[in-house]
Amino acid sequence: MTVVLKLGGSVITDKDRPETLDGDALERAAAAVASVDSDTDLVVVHGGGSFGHHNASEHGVSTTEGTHDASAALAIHGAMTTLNGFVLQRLLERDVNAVPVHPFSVAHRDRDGRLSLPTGQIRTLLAEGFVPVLHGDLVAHEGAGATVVSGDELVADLATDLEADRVGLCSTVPGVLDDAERVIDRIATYEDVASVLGESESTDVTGGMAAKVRALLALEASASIFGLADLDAFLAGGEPGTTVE
Ligand code: IP8
Repeated sequence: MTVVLKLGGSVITDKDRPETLDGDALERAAAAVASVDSDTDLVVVHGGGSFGHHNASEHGVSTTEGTHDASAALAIHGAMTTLNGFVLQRLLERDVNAVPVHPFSVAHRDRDGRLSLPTGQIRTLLAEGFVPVLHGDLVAHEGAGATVVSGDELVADLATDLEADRVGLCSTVPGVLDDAERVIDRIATYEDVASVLGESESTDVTGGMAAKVRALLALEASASIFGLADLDAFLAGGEPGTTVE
C-alpha cells in the first residue's frame, strides 16, 4: 500500500508570523504519522505556510515567474529547507524513519512549465524502509530560471508515478465546504462543486481549493481532503472529510 500525504503549510506553521512553526500542530501531525504501520509505503510532502511564500513574493517568484538570481533562489529554497529540517526533526523524535528529498535538487520544468520529478530515488528510499519527506520548493525552469513548485503539484505527480493507492491532503479546513459551510462528502466530477468553487481555472494557479480538486480528480487513486483533527482517521485507512473519486 502506497500513501502520499500532504501536510498543508498553513497547518504546520503560524501563517501570520514569518518563519514561525505551529509547534503543537506539527507535533500532532508527527504523532499521527508515527502510527502508520511499517508495511505502508508512506511519502510525506509539506507546503510552505509562513516559510518560503514571503521570500518568493519578495523576489517576485511564482510558479510561472522565475528568477535567475542565485541569492534569491537560495533565500526561497533555504526557507523551505529550514522548515523541512523542523518537520524531519519532529518526525525523528517520534521514531519515524524520515529523510529529506529536496525537489530543487531533482526536479525541473520544461519551457511549457510541465514538471518532471524523477522518482527512482524515492522508490529506492521506500524500498529501503525510509519515509521520504518532500516540500514545496524552487525548481529549474527552462527559459525562466527557477520557479516555485507547490506541494500540491508534487503530490499529484508522485501519486501518478508511484501509483499511489491513497492520497491525503491535510488542510486548515475539514474538507471542501458547500455554501452553508458543510463538508461535501464526495466529489466525482468538477460539475459537482463548480457552483461553490467557481468555474474559472485561471484564478487558482497558486493552489486554491478549485485547483486542488481538479488535480485530485485527474488521479487514479481516490483522495481525501480533511483537517488535522482527522489525520489519524485518514492514516488508519478511513475516508474523513471530502473524498475526491
Ligand atoms: O505551500 C510553496 O509550497 P506550497 C513553496 O505547497 C514555496 O504552495 C517555495 C513558496
